[in-house]
Amino acid sequence: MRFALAGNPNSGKTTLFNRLTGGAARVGNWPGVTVDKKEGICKYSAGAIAIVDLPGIYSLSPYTPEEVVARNYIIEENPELVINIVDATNLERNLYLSTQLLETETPLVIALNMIDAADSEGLKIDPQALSGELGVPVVPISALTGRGVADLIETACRSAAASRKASSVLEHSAMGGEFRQIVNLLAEKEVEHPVFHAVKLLEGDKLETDELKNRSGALSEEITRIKSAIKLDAELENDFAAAVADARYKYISGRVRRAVAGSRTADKLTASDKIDLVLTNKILGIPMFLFFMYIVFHLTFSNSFLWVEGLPSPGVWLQGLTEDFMSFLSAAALRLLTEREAAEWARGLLVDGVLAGIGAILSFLPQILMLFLFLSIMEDSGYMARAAFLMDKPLRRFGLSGKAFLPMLMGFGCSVPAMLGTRVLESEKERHLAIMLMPFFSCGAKLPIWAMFSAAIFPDSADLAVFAVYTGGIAVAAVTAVILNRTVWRGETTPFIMELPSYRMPGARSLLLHLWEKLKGFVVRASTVIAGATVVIWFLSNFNLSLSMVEANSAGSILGLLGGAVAPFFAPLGFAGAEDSWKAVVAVLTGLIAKEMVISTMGILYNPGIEGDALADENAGALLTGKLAEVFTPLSAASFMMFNLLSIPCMAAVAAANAELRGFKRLAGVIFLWLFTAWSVAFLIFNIGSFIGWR
Ligand code: BGO
Repeated sequence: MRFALAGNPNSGKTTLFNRLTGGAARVGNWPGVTVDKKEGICKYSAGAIAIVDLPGIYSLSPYTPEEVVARNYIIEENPELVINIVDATNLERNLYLSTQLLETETPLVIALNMIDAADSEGLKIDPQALSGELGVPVVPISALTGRGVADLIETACRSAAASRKASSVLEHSAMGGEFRQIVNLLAEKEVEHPVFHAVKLLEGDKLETDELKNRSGALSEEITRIKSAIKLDAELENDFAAAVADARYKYISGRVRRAVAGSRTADKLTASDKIDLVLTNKILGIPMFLFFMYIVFHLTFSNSFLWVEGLPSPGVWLQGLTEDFMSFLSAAALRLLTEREAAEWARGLLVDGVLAGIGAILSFLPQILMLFLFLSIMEDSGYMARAAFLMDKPLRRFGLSGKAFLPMLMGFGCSVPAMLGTRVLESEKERHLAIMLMPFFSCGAKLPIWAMFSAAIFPDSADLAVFAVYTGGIAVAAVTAVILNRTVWRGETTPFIMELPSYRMPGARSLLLHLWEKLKGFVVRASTVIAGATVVIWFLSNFNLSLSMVEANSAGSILGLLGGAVAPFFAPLGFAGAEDSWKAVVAVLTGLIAKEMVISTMGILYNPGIEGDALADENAGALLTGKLAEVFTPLSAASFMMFNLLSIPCMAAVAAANAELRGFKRLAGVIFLWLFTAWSVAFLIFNIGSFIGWR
């Protein structure tokens, strides 16, 4: 059996899905966490049930891509049953979708979720009475605590075995007679779900009317004739969609009133409301958000914790420990290989190639995890939803709504899911713009670059340097958005509606889950793509075109030749003019494949050929830091960092952009824009900086 979960965004579908399937899908307090359907198995005493979690929707009239996914699944793939999850604390609004699900013939059960929250708000809902009013079973549950979930599955299995007659609010409305005529016409033609389609045709749903016109011109004309006989009241004029919505709300408010007693204390401020008076303050809200972000960077990257000279922040301290551990591993491997008299190439490959390459990025893992821990705390407490609300007004100036801030926030983690997250945006213009701007929001894979460069080049203000990269990326995104909006991507910005959840203490389980996902992703990438690439890079930097071994990392190696050939393109950016600078160029190029490769490539190419005694005194990370301080000036480092921030994020992101943009021309345009912006911004930084005498 297949059961589909359908409901409004934030009604708790993902929480219920995870509880039923034992899954760990991401639960979030904003719309768009589920943009595509997910499937899992619920093990039940009588067998296994496939559970399909549909994206959150407000209606079955498809306006957004999520609504299309959900509608098509229910209407075309006919699951055995739909579990309609409704938020008990927002019953009237949630039942709007239920009235549409009732119009299909698919068996339906209503899961009255968040009953715990409704109880504590003083709402008393009688499930039996509600079930009597709606004509389908209603089961009170708390997906969060598990209360009532077993009962829900039992009821669902029983209901799936029985058939259900569709019903519509229109039967009780002034246009009930005409509506019946349309239903009968469709039923005569053996259309599946005739009640559902009849309502959609009355509403004037474009998808439905076009489809009907293609199928039967005569039937389409007949329905238009019936519609013209309907007399809508003066206020609604000819707006059938508004008339249907009106009928739905009238029906809901009448029925809900009969099933609900008690009411929330409307005029009393809750604790969340009081916190919001401060944190979402019109003037101070955004400065406070920036201040919190700065504190997060200070805790993670500063070499002078709490501004005390020489005291490392927790992030830097942990990074140092990991770096020492990686050096210890390299030294042990080298000692072992020397004792066993391993061939020189084998020692080079393992120690100077794989261990130097992976070690260079692995040492930043604690800082990556720390940054994501802080971001997860901000998200899980409910604060990030406020940040989206605060950002709505400024983003609107740049042709985006606050809704676009949510996928952009995801972009600070990884551009790939963030690009999928842009599906929550209603207009195609906003979706394409958000995808285009995504790389400018620094993802986790770029963190080792900022951490390494800020430690090597800006040791006294490492936290500020990383903060500047993040805010610099946002500033470039804003300017690019303004330019694109006034030129290629003109159009309206859609309104932003979002519920702000109450603040709550972040749960340890959810935080650990976030960190575990990050850690797993990082380790998997380090041990597959990056380990493989380090072998290739070591080979290309130790062999020449006739495949004989040359001096390690010399200009005569294959990579040396390649980097030298491409260097003129980067020369105006300031980091590809000097001797040895082909190494920085090669690091930039490998970074186009995966951003972790920038530092792992540098780890290999700037490796002086570690010998046992060199390692005894200094670790590999410190050697690379010292080398970068010699090769880069603060100005060329800033240019190098900006190019890496703004250019193609990685090949996985290119594939995601391709899937979302659907068209080679658009993809090529976006890739060109990324490279063009990266080159131009790095060029401006280096040349303006040189002009004003910054070095
Ligand atoms: C946050 N009871 C209560 N009290 N809350 C519930 C219940 C329930 O039965 N079920 C779900 N929630 P999703 P969609 C959150 O994430 O499953 C909460 O969109 C927060 N997160 O925990 O994602 C659930 O899949 C920070 O709340 O819904 C989640 O349908 C502050 O409802 C929210 C406050 O659940 C949406 C809440 C970072």
